Amino acid sequence: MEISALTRSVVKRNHAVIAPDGYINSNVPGWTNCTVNVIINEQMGARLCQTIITLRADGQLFGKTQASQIFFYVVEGQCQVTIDGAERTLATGQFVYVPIGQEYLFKNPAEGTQLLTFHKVYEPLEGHPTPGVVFGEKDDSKAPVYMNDPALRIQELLPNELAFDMAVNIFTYDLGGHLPMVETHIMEHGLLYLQGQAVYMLDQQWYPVKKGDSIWMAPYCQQWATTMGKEPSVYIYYKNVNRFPT
Ligand code: UGY
Ligand code: MN
Repeated sequence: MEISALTRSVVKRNHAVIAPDGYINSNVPGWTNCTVNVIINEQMGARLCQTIITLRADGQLFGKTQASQIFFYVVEGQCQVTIDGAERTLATGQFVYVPIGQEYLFKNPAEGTQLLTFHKVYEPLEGHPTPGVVFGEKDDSKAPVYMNDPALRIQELLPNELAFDMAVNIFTYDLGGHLPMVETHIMEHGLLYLQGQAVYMLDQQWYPVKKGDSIWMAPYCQQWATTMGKEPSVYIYYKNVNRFPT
């Protein structure tokens, strides 16, 4: 039997590793017949919010974005989305970006559908109209090699335009892949491992991680990662971008 007093999860000043074993559900108004786990939030010092939602067959998410834009990604399963007058089915690997001031409705999910969300307070930029709704999907053929290393690929899911103040990317590390340097940067990250295993270095501490784990990296949290195991490791991550450093 596993010892319930142990976990791989840690929450530190400038980073966190959150494994699913410690999840406690939150009630979110308008999000019904589902479990919501708030993984990253301003309560831990972050400036983004990351949640993982697991929907029952009668689950529904209804709301209108306020100050924060929300990116929804289907980790597993499928569900119908109504937004801006259009109805679509989103399946595993597909996403919708919901800008501020926009109503949304997710309904008729397959039992157990899992959604990942990233929320960020939108910072407008003069001369660049607020983005509209964006649909898209994970597509490895659209993932260029990262920093000349054929073992690393990054797909950018959102348009690389100044109107967007957040990026969401999918980072694939083939066997033998590792970050080419220790990154030290102003941008913040939230991430979810979609596949495989890895070792992540955060602020000079080393963590074994795997599919289902989330990580928060505050600005200037030093970071490095290498894949581990028998299959590529893949994570989806948030990054704040395109605004003046105050
Ligand atoms: O975009 C990034 O900063 C990315 N290379 N960082 C990371 O994956 N930890
Ligand atoms: Mn980084």
